[in-house]
Amino acid sequence: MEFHNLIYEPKHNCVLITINRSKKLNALNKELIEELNHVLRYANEDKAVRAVIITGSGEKAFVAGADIKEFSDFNPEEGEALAREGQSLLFDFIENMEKPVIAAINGYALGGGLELALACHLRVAVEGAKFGFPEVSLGLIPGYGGTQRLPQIVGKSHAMDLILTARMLNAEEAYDISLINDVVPKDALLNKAYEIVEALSKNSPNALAQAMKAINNSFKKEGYEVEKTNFGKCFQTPDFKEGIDAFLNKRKPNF
Ligand code: DAK
Repeated sequence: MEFHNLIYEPKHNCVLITINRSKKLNALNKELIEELNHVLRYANEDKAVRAVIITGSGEKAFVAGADIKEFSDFNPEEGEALAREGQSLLFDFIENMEKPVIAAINGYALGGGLELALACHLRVAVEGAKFGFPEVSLGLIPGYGGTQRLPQIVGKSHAMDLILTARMLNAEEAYDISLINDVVPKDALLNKAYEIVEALSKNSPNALAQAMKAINNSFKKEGYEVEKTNFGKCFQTPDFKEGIDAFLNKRKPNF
């Protein structure tokens, strides 16, 4: 398969996936989600692969969210359908993989980009990285598992704060609330991710897979259904139209 939106590099016993749409700050579109699913399936099945690292191309962004232009004219049914498809192809897929997936966050991790990082099993970030859920400023809610995984990882209080205010955190603040596992200087990001891979690779692959499954099962899953349904309900509301129009026309929304 030819990839238009990512670079896939086997490295020793792991694979490095670089999301490669830097002109659009690596925003996630449908084609990119399908390409990621393709390489992740391959990595999951290849016994030689012990872990996966996902990073973003360029200096600015890991992933600055879902591609706003792609879903700007969706109706509620299309919104809910895309949420279901995206979650099963990418976000739930990563969470349920048998190999650990590490997000190496090189810049903005916003909206769907932060949801991608949260679906990964471990997160390391560079000192200048920024984190946030801008969805409510677009008249939306996080639709790729963010309302579920964020409270699981940082607790309900920080999750309410981040999702309701839509404010951005820097890497140090993100580390302080356990949103990320480590912060490193810019040039040390991939080496840190490889160090983690090396440490994990000393352990039993079967035990890692079983441990991840057990940890995942410690959380109830019904909330994801509510998120998908309510995400769909946001489409075609006046707030959604205003939020998207404001972004596309580079102005502030007026709710
Ligand atoms: N989508 C599309 N294009 C994006 C983008 C995005 N999320 N983020 C950035 N870009 C594009 C910009 O439009 C710009 O394109 P051109 O104008 O050059 O053509 C280019 O990337 C460079 O961005 P800026 O010029 O804005 O760069 P700055 O350094 O000035 O600002 C920024 C960086 C990250 C602060 C800014 O780009 C920004 O605010 N970006 C948007 C952040 C955001 O709101 N992200 C989306 C959150 S909502 C769904 C499920 C989940 C979701 C959606 C659907 N379904 C199931 C349907 C999730 C939604 C979200 O992620």
